[in-house]
This record gives sequence, C-alpha cells and structure tokens, in this order.
Amino acid sequence: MRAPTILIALAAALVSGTAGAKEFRSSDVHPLDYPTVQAVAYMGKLIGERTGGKNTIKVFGQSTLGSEKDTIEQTKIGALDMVRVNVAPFNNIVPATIVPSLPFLFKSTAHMRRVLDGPIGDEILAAMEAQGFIGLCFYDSGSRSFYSGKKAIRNVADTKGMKIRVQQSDMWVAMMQAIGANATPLPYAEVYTALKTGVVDAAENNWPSYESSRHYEAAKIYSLTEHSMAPEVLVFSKKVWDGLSKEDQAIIRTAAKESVPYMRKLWDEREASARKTVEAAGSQVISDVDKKSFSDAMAPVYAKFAADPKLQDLVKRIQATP
Ligand code: GTR
Repeated sequence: MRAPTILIALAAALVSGTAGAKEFRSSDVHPLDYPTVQAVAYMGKLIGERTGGKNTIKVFGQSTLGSEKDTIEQTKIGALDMVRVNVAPFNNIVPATIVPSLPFLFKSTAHMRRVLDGPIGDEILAAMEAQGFIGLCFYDSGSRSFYSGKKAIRNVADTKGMKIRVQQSDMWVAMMQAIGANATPLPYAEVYTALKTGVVDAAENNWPSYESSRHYEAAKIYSLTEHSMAPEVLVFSKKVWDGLSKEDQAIIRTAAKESVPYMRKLWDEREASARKTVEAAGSQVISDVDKKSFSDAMAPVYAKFAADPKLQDLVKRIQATP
C-alpha cells in the first residue's frame, strides 16, 4: 500500500532529521527579563543558528527548577543541562570559586572584567571540571551591599548582632561572623519573606537583584558597603557534555563567551535603571560608609579561606593585575 509506506518513510525521515537534536534546559533564579537570563537566551539563539536549529536552550527563570544549591546538584548528575548561578553556592564544591567571591578583592568593575576575561578566569572555570561541571563563562554581578528595613549600616559596629541573610556558602557565613553579625544562609527565593517577617534583619545584593526581587519593599535602607563583587557563572553538566560531539562543544563554548559582552551591556543599563526604580519607590541610599572598617575586619576570612597555597597564589595574581 502506497500511502502508509510514504507516511512511514516520512516519519522515519523526520526522526532521523532530528536525531541528536537537543533543547538544553538551563536554570536561573531571576525573572526572564534579567540580564543573566537574557544572556543565556541569546547564547541559545547563537547555538541554534550555528547548528541549523539542532541545539537550542530553554531558560527556566525565577527558581522554578529549584534553588541554586539544588540546581547545581541536578546539573552535576545530568538531570539539568546547564545552570547560571552566582559563584557563592559553588564555594563549598570548587575551592577556586572562593577567590572571586572574597570581600574587597577587585579594585573596580574594569579590574574584575580584566581578571575574569583573562587566564585567571579560565583557570577558575577549568577547576570546575573535576567536580563534574564545564565552566563556560562568568557574567557581571556588580557590587553587593547591605540592605535593611531596620537601620542604616555605616560601619562595622552597625552590623554587630544583626541577623543577615547570606548565600549558601561557608565563606559567606564566615564573612558575617567577621563583622559581628549572625549569618542566616537561605536560598534566594526565600529572602523576601525572611525580610518581611523579620526572620532576618538584613540581606545584601547588587542593585538589579535588590530591585527585581522587590526586596526593596521590605528593606528600604540600602547602605553602599560594596563588600564583594562575586560574579555570576554559567556551567554545563559534564555528564551531558561528554555525550556531545567536539563540534557541538566548540559551538557552545564560543557562544557562551560571545554572550558575555551582550550581558554586560544589559547589565550596565539595568544597574542604572534598578537604582532609579528603587529610589523612586522610596529607598534611602546610604553612601557615607566606612568601607575600611569592613575590609579591615575581613582579615580572618582571607586567613581561613584563602590559606591554601594555590588559592593564595590566585589572590596575589589578581591583586597584581592592573
Ligand atoms: C544575585 C545572583 C543570584 C543569587 C542571588 C543571591 O545577585 O545573581 O544568582 O546568587 O544574588 O543572593 O542568592
């Protein structure tokens, strides 16, 4: 019978035409209009174009697939293909990621970009492989500062005894201890309620996160401590990666690197607009901050978390980078 034969052949052709086709699933805690999400979507577009539509990326935002800690675990076992997170939740897994999270390490945004775009950045990304992750690229995350609904934070005496939410990282817990605060590690999606209900007195983040998460509604006093420039990182599951062709791997690596300048443009715009939004909504920005009182207090954090000679060397090379 002719017709069914044609149908079967057609079906077979369709199947073979899409063989190996893959829509990679990537997770993010931010809303879909956030620069990190937009950058990964852009990268997906590049991959689609370069593989003739065979490979694409679908980004799941707003923690719908889970917290950063959970989605990192899913990526490790290959249940998720990719995840975009801050380096902080990697601190306990890949020691080299502690370094770019360290307080008051980078001298400026330009310094941070120069370091992460060069061999030091590549070295940190490569260190992830032994733990089951292919580090693709870093994205900007600006500077993190404290915010509270209770009081202005101007120097290290102000944080004494405060309950402060941090990311799920031992290094971040130690940072809070170093400034006399009580650290409460929580997933990002739980911070808004924790601030609203007084489970924590304060949190800390960059302008775009403070704005897009609406944390500013619950904590109106933003103190410009700018204590860390811990960047974002995009990783691929090594388990999934090892099953891809060399050609597809190269396309993914290149597209990820190309998404970085795209992200930075969106980031710079969003940093400026987020600040305007929260100020218009009544947030008070405290700029007379004694940053030195905070950076002086961080010596024990460096002593404990960057003690390993390899990490110490990384720190020194970053500090020596112009
Ligand atoms: C943001 C970052 C997120 C997440 C969040 C947090 O700045 O983009 O990936 O780490 O901070 O504080 O949990």
